[in-house]
Amino acid sequence: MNGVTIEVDGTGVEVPEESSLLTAVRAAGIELPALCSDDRLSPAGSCRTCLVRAEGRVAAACVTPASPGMRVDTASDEVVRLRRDAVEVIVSALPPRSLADGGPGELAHVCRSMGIGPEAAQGVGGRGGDESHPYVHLDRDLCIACGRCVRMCSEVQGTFALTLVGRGGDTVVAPGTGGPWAESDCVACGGCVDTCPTGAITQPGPARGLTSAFHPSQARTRTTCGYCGVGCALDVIAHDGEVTAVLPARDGPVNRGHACVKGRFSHGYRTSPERLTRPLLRRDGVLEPVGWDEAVAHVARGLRAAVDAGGPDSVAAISSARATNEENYLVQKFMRVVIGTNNVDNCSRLCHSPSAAGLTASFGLSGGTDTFDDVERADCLLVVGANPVEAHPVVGARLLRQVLHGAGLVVADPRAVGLALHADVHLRPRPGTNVALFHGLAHVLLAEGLADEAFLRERATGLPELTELLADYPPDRVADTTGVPAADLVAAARLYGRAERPAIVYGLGVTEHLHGTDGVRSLANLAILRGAVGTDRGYGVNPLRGQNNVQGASDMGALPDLLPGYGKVTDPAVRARAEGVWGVPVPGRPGLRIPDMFAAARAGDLRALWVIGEDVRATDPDANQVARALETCPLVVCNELFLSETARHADVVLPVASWLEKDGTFVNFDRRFQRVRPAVPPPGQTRTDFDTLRAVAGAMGVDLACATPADALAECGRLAPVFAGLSYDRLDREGSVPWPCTAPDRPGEARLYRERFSTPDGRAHLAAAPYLPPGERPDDEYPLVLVTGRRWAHYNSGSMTRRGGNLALDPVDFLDLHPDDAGRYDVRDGEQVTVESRHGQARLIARTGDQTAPGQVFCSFHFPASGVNRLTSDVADTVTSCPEYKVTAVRVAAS
Ligand SMILES: Nc1nc2c(c(=O)[nH]1)N[C@H]1C(S)=C(S)[C@@H](COP(=O)(O)OP(=O)(O)OC[C@H]3O[C@@H](n4cnc5c(=O)[nH]c(N)nc54)[C@H](O)[C@@H]3O)O[C@H]1N2
Ligand SMILES: Nc1nc2c(c(=O)[nH]1)N[C@H]1C(S)=C(S)[C@@H](COP(=O)(O)OP(=O)(O)OC[C@H]3O[C@@H](n4cnc5c(=O)[nH]c(N)nc54)[C@H](O)[C@@H]3O)O[C@H]1N2
Ligand SMILES: [Mo]
Repeated sequence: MNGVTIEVDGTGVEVPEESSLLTAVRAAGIELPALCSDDRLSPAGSCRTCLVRAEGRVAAACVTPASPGMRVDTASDEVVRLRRDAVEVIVSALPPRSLADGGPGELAHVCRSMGIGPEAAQGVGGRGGDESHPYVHLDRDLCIACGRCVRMCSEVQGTFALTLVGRGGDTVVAPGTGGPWAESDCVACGGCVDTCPTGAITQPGPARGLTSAFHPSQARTRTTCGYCGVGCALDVIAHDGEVTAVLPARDGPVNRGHACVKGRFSHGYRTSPERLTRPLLRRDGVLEPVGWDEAVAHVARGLRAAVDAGGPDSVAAISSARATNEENYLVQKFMRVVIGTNNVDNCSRLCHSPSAAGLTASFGLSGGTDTFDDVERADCLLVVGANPVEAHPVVGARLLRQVLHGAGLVVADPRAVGLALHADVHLRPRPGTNVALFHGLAHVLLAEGLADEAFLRERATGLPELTELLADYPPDRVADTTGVPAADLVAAARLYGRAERPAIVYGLGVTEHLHGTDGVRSLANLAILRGAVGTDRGYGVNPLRGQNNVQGASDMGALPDLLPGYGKVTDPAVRARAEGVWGVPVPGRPGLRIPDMFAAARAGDLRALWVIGEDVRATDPDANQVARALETCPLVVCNELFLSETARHADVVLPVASWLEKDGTFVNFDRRFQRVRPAVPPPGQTRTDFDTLRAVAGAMGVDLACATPADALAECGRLAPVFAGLSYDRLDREGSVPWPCTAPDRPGEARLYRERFSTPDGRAHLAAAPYLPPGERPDDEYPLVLVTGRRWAHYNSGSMTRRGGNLALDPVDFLDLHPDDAGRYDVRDGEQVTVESRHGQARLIARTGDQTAPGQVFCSFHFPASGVNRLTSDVADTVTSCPEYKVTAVRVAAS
């Protein structure tokens, strides 16, 4: 440690440079109150409760730097009295109830430790509260104006929703917009709740007063969030089998004491009366509850009959990126070992399959190139087709923080998304024109001598072909194709090109296109041209993977062409390795991808489909055609939490446990394995996906082995060298381990390609793919381009977030459109509209604003009843079949 040694009450203590005296005193094991301080925040030095005597002078420890050799006294009568006075002054303004029940909060704890009793609280109160918000309540009488909530909201979350209002003793926190909390800019990350030392800002209900620092004597379970791919470490507090609170873990490797509305608060779905708790079987057209034995026997018989009638390839499974690695491992093992087919896929198909294909082709492995921590070293961020402020809020907050600390920011998104408001340059390409945009940027890098020639010579291939192609992409021509002004393009290329440590972060705006894989590869070109990947000069190229475990579902081989660890099923050596572990032959022909499964079903070639945790009827594109496929398929089995659109039409529905109720691991977007642990028991008769697979295999006469999830991970490690070093023991010890991790005694590789790329020739491959237009294009009949994507309060099909408080935060399914278009098509703000495409119809509520550009409209797909995916087409990425969700030609009319 590069440290500073100081003396605290006569004892030496060493702390890192730039530490405060508060850190040093605490490192010495001495407790000091510090009511305006939180180690996630910059110090304020306003409450005077951490007074010490340093080098003879009284000082607030939280704002005084520890300098070498300093002598600090914390224990003399004088400073003890000063601190006590400071706390007493604060407490005296509070009403007696602030300390009456000895609450679990920080202030109560401080008072207890100082022997200050409830009688010290003599305020009259009467300042009222705000209970308008479902998750965040304010009791103004308990506010001590320490400002921690305000700083949490600005410094950590980056939302700037809160402020202190009033004067002197009447100062109190309030939403910056005036008005009630529920109408403020608050995005319910829970940061203010988690830092408030007095219980002035709390989560309503039994969690009142619990924070990540103060949850004494409560049973808690460390787990990993089951919503998006960020992989926030959470501590779940439970009581009597119910979740009381979910608190962000301070030592979470990605979230570091932060979380978002979903992980923090959206667990109400668990106890929804609509939660499935018994298996259902369709009889005479109606789904009826049955026992597990009957349901399992029915599934086993049905699968066997399908294989007998049509062969193994007439059965397919869609595995869940919401489920654990071990469950995904078992799904693909079940299909390959019990059924004998490679017909298994997961929602990565709909999402980042172009990333997997593109990054593998460019660099060698299927995942982001670096650890997200390196973003904190980046001096320029290029955020492309991603809206992390809404879809990955904890990452969005960390990116924004980096920008507020001075990093340059280029945002490429047709919409004015949250980060765009802070961008140096906001590029607004027409949807579907990324490849031209990226080539335009690359053109400028080469033209202006911003490429890293030594890197290109020593570590890359493909420069001549790319250089030749880029001659056709000068800024003015790219401006015509993309709609991005040439000057903006040049400015963006210079920012990225001149940065010392540039970072690329991207999302579905790159992948969900007809040429999504080309998009990923031409984006990767930029990092290669700059030598900003596989070196210490940047944060490479990193997709913000979507689902909690979409990286893992693919890692585990729930893919039609790849076995666990990405060995090709067509490679005899790879198959032989799996056969050695499984003891049966592994089929060598790649299986069906999700859209091909539906096509096969419509053609009568698919006789059974097991859908595990994906609401395909709501979230796959061209939903009318998906419905037709499922109606034609003789047996549809669905593992679900709720009667989703898919479950509603299934033949058998198996009720399953959710992430809060089961054991396993997830892999997050920066390739970290992290543990998932049951915090509460699964409700009713629900079982884990893991158990349902073992049970059906058993009923078909096959022992899948892997008695526990830990066994499944161990078995996977024997099959796939990149996971060989992982085990539950190790994860329990180390918290998180990235892959590749090839041996128990070797660390995982968070940063890839430092010596060589993992391509066959060890080099990064530049791609020279020309720009080709999107599959759907507007015309006179369908004049608008519909882009679909995410909103902050809901999650995908919305099955979990529409059941609970999030619905109050975002109750309406909006179609965003520009006021010009509203005028042109005679649609008024707030009015119901019918949206029509060449494929189907949806109903939404119009919302006008300039977040979307003229000629474009935007909506989510979080409310299946609106029918948004009846609009989207079957156009898909030419390489991976990822749907073109981001471009659909539509027309809009008031309805
Ligand atoms: N709150 C919430 N969070 C989520 C989810 C959720 O449903 N809700 N879902 C999770 C999942 S599964 C995923 S995959 C991730 C997705 O996370 P993101 O990829 O961030 O999500 P999207 O909103 O689908 O798309 C990102 C952006 O792409 C832009 N875009 C569209 N077309 C183009 C184009 O041609 N070029 C460029 N440059 N940009 C374009 C859109 O305007 C949009 O802002 O989020 C995860 N997190
Ligand atoms: N128009 C449009 N459509 C899109 C997209 C888009 O951008 N635009 N994005 C696409 C993308 S990126 C994705 S990833 C998909 C997501 O689409 P889905 O995967 O269908 O969406 P989810 O709502 O995340 O989860 C599906 C179901 O899993 C259930 N579930 C949750 N946990 C578990 C579990 O542990 N086990 C089981 N068996 N079930 C569980 C939930 O109740 C839910 O009904 O949507 C795609 N659809
Ligand atoms: Mo996704």
